[in-house]
Amino acid sequence: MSNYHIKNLEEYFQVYRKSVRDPENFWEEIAEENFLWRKRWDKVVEYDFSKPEISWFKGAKLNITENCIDRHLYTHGNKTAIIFEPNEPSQPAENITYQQLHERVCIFANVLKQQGIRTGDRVCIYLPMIPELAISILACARIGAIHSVVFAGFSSTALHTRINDSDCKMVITSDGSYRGGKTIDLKSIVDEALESCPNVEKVLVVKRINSEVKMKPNRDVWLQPLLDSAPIDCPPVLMDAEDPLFILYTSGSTGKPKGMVHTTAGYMVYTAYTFKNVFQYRENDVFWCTADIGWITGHSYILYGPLANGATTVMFEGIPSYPDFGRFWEVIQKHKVNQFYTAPTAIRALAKERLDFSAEYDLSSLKILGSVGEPINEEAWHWYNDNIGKKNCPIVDTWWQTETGGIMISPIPYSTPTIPTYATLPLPGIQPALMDENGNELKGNLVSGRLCIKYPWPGMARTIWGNHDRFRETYFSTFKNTYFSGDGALRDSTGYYRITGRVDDVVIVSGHNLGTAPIEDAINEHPAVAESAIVGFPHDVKGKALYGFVILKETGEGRLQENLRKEINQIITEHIGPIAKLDKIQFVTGLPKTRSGKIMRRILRKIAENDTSNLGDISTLLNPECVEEIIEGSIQIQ
Ligand code: 6R9
Repeated sequence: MSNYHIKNLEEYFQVYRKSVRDPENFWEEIAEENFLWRKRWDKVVEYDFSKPEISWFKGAKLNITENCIDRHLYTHGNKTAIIFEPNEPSQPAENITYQQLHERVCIFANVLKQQGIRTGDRVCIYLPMIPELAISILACARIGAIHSVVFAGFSSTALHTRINDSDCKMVITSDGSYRGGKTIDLKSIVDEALESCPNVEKVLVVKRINSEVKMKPNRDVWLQPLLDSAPIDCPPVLMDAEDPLFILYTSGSTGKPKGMVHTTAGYMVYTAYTFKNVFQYRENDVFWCTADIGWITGHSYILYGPLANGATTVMFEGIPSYPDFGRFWEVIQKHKVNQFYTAPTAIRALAKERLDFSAEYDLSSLKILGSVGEPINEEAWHWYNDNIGKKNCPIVDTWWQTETGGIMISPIPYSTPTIPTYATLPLPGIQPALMDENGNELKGNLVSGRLCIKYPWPGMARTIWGNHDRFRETYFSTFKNTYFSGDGALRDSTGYYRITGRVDDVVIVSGHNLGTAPIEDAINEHPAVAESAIVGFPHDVKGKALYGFVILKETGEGRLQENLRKEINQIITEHIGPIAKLDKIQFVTGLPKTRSGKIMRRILRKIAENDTSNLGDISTLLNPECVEEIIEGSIQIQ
């Protein structure tokens, strides 16, 4: 029996039990079976959650690109590694074979070296979904530079905060990007950001939209001429198992974004293993994950997981609504996609459109459908199952996080059952626990609590860049000796898990994690704003949308308030990006506060959800009188 590829329910239970009984042996067998190690590990796992210190495959030497590319050359050199599907359907797709990927990554890595990048340096990548994004990531990994990809929808402020936080020496960007029928001027966003980034020495610029851009002498360089003259040979740098591979920022409930650090060997083993099992990947399958590589889903399941398995992975530059709402289905037909992995927000948006958009295309290549990013509601699940999967494709509702590196709780197709709205069962090696508010583990079934993980897994983040204390505080201090995810979950009578959503001040809007604190900080910079509080409320496409309660320094009337609403959203766009704009803004004269001065978001959340029948005990508030006023005002906003 191979641990690596689970094929039925009995095998799942067998493998799962083994993974809990003897985790070291379990992960060791997986690591032995599949990868190219230049030196074997001395110890499979060492951990102490109180510090926290976690290491996997300590002592091993490897290069992840050798595992994701070189290793496949002998047997699969001419196989397509990446199918690049451009924004414009009339433009040809580009098939990049493993051989070509190898060449392009090596050349790019040589350019990085020529431009002064050394092992351990941080490189910020701010690119649209074009092949250079994948190639530059892998080029960094080839030479042991740490990549920090920033989603190219983020604003210049968000970008400079991230560049400075991890002290990046270089930024890789493009003149611009296509987004449906529009173009976005990425280079000028970078220019603006770099006004506040004194340590960036070089900017490599990819030509994508052929727009006029300003190039700053001695700093900005066009990429293509550098690639044209760089040598093709670039031996991989051997890295320690625990050397950082990348930093990826995720919003926290407070303060600045957290640069989650993932290391080399554990991340590789975990993404490869979960990719193979959750998507039941078979030789010659075509896999498509619609996420942007700027998010963890793209890192793990467009790039590293599929490439480590020698798979063919689709990289899509466009959006689901351009040129019309049939675009996803057209791409599936065109490339005969076998596994399709997307987000509930996309499913809901597409489900609102005419059915013939999906009915027009041949979707018979599909074998497995996936969902990620937020809880999938029952209606969306059924629409996906009926119209896209034709009731013939298991849906894997995959729960995981930037911090976990890879999928944690999910059905395994053909082995474990799929149930609408349930992520179902933990993958082998994952030991979930539900905790009550006092830190006691809730044993048995039919319980709900805070979702924790009791034992380390190879893909978990090791620290927050530059702030290990915050890492401990956020994830390992709420409950002793366990990782706390920040999510709530229930375990039903048969032991299946259903994720109920965040229990902290993070709101998931269209699958994007948004900490409310940074948005409030941005709004509070408006000269007319005294204070603000933001909560999420249900939205039929985005899952959750944002509702802002804002106290003005002086109350403005009618038109003035309308202008203020626009300006507030403008500030948010500048500081964070358009994804964080508020759907509703209510001006109030007070916010409900505890006696220690904390805003009682629980009450605001209920008001935003239009569920004011049971606000709980408000008598302990410092200012209970403001609640009535807020409820009244909210009626006009709803
Ligand atoms: C991979 C990713 C993490 C948060 C996570 C949770 C929510 C993700 C989910 C889900 C319910 C699922 N989430 N998958 N909630 N069911 N299948 O999305 O990472 O961007 O860090 O978000 O997303 O709340 O804590 P990230």
